[in-house]
Amino acid sequence: MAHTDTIVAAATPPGRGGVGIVRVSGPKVPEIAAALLGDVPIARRATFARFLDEQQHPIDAGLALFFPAPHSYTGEHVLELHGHGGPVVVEAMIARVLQLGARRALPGEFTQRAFLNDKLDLAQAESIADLIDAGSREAARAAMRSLQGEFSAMVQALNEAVIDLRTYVEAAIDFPEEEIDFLADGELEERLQKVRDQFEHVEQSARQGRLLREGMTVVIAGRPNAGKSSLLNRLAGYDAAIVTAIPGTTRDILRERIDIDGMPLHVLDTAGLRESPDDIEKEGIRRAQAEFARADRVLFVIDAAEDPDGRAYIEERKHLPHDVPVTLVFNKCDLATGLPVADTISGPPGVAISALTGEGLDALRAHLKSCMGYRTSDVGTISARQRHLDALARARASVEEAARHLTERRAGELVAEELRIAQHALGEITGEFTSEDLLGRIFSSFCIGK
Ligand SMILES: Nc1nc2c(ncn2[C@@H]2O[C@H](COP(=O)(O)OP(=O)(O)OP(=O)(O)O)[C@@H](O)[C@H]2O)c(=O)[nH]1
Ligand SMILES: [Mg+2]
Repeated sequence: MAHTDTIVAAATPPGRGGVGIVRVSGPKVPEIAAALLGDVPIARRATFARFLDEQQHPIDAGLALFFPAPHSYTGEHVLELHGHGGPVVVEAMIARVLQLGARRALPGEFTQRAFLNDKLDLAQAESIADLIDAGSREAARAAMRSLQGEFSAMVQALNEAVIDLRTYVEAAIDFPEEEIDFLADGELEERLQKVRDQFEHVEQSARQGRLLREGMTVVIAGRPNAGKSSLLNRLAGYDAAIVTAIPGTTRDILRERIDIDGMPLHVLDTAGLRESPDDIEKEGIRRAQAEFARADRVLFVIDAAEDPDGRAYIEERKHLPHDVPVTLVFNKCDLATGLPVADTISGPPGVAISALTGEGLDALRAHLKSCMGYRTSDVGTISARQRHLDALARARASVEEAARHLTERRAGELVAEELRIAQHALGEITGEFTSEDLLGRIFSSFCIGK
């Protein structure tokens, strides 16, 4: 894809600093370099130069770096000018480059050009923004892994498996006399099943990656007076919610954004679950239930003093969405004699705390961190976004649909069509198929100069 215009932006953040870098990309770079520096610097060699204005007076002096196309970040000619990091100097440099025929870059435009010139795929481009925005070492490491193409390779492998299947089915369609046998021979079903298993693995990694990047949404649930609002206040570090000894205090949903060692966490406090004749409370419980379905995890708070066996959870379990993981939080352990009998309930992990004294809060935070993919050993979390999860879910749904067409109707055409749709959805992740609209949305969230 050819770009005719040359773009310029400060690559260093606004404000004062030791060094200020101005980056220029596009076909006019050699001519701009000649006018600005007196000469085009030797390729990829740091060259000391004066940066000259129209009257040949130096605006600043520093290092110039020239990366001829296609061996540059954008794949175009790139010039980097490393001058002094003052806002006035940097702006004067940009003004001079504008005068020489460039225009100001839009947010993410350098990376967008890198994508359009096949320097990286879309998932990798996104991981650059994720790396810059990373709020923790884990998030940064995960972004780096995606940038190096780990996530793209996983998606690519999945895509190849889908393409193989599609080729197989289409070959069957081309020989109508044999089609039915072909589709019925079991081989195809087996291969479809393998692809479905492969989806499971990629989706698992992507889900984890999204949690690390976008944060985990945890919803606090439990009976009235279990100490849900007290827990929210503890996690938030201030009195966000009203706490009283009256059961049914909280009705509206309360939302707090919390940071645990740089990992974002969205915590929601909800109305206590019980049969209530009160219309306001009923509405609160209805809203709570809607939030459970959207949660990444439910923290089910149990009053360990009154309910050491966790009966509340056993009773409420059927009303919780079955695909959202639960952690049992045994609260009020300052009142409970001994530790709660967490083992009576098989399944969800349990943590004992006192929202009143703060006991056990560190253990709860550590637990939440590990749920988000924070690991001391550095194993394979990649960086992913909701967009990727949506595309994976669509692709998987099409593969399921293909499997159904195969087993129920032996309908080769329909199987092939569903596989085509799956392939398209997977291609959206790496940017093989994208709309202008989507690209605009992705790159506009980048900072200017990247
Ligand atoms: N001793 C003790 N009391 C607690 C603890 N946590 C909460 N409480 C008390 O329990 C009562 C209820 O606390 P809340 O945090 O309002 O409980 P809730 O689950 O939000 O209740 P609703 O909003 O009514 O559903 C208050 O009197 C709190 O002070 C705890 O760890 N230990
Ligand atoms: Mg409350």
